[in-house]
Amino acid sequence: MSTRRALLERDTKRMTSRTRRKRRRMKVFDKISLHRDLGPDTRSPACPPLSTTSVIIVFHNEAWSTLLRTVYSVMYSSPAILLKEILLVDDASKYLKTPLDEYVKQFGIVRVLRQKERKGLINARLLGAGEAKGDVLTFLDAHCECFGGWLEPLLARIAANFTNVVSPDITTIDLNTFEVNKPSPSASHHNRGIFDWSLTFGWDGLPEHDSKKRKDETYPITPTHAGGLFSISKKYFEYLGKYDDEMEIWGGENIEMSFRVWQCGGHLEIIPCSAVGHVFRTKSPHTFPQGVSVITKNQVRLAEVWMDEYKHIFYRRNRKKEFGDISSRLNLRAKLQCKNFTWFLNNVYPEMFVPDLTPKLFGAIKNKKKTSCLDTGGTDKNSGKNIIMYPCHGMGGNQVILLHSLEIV
Ligand code: LR7
Ligand code: MN
Repeated sequence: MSTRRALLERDTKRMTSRTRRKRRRMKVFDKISLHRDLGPDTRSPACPPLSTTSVIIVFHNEAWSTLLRTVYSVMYSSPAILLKEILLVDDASKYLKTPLDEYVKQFGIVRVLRQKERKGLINARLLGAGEAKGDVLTFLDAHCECFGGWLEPLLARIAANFTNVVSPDITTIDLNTFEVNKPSPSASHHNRGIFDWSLTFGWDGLPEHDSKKRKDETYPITPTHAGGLFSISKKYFEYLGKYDDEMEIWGGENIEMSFRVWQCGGHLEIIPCSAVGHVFRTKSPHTFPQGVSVITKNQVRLAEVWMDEYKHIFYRRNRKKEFGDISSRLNLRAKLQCKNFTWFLNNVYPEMFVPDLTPKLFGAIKNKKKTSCLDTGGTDKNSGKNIIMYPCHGMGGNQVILLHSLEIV
């Protein structure tokens, strides 16, 4: 054996015995599995664990890129441990079929569900909720983008109390440029959701008492939610009666859920630490197969179930429509022993202007020729609304004037 070879063998022997010794002396941290399980959560009850969520995105004929940007945004801004799945529910779109199914396969956690026929966003959400495996349902419109850290504050409020139904602060994604408006760092700019007596959703600044409270309390309550972007415990969603499945296409379900949550013991909140962008459209892009009167039908159903005698204020402004059978919703209200609408107005939205429930007279005030009517739809730079004369339309709305008293003051 050559000296060279002998030396090589000796070195190899030394090496292996050294490796063996090294392994025996291996540091404890190297011996532990790279993905060990820490077992059950044993933190203080003051730190409740966050539940997993299914993000449910319903869509009808949305743009491919906008829809997928919503999906990517959810995936990139949500911790994997909390994001159970993303369910895309197609409300009978004309396109977005096989190519979408094929595209989302790569993600594993995205599933496409389909309604056979166009029923609207309410039934599409019900389909998604029925299939969801997460403990919390998080609904988003199909044209949203989430800011970092949007999800945890929503889930934390539900972990603190499962009857909290929570929405993010919603910022605007410009319809024309798709520029995203950043959330305002100043707390005083936050809005809450309200409604008017035509049962239309709107935004309003926080009232004085709430703004003060917000200095140390960051969880303002809101009388209503916009309806498209919110999280709710799946069990609580089911307990509260999900949605009214007789509501069709679009509209009304946001106000209905808002009244129901409050009147049946829950809390509706907008969480300023959570921000999501949404493309606000100036006019509805949707077709309404049975006409836009389905919106009124949805509103009448909610007025009949939740608003008691206050529904007449709505009917003075909006003509009542055929609204179908509401017995199962009335049974739900009775079963859950929900509070009445007076309670809601007094406790949740005391700032709401409530017109006289029994006015002396009401109707249109016309000029002599009966062509022009007093109309409250005028806008004024300073006061917002203004009374004007406008061609009589006979539809109620802004031309309903109430006479409260016959006394002359
Ligand atoms: O027939 C339809 N089927 C659907 O699947 C009509 C709509 N959709 C889908 C649609 O593709 C979208 O993803 O449903 C979602 C909501 O429809 P939009 O985006 O046309 O509604 P919107 O943003 O104009 O209106 C708000 O009010 C609606 C009343 O029914 C819903 O509650 C929307 O979710 C809600 N959007 C928001 O809350 C986002 C914030 C905007 C505000 C205010
Ligand atoms: Mn929308």
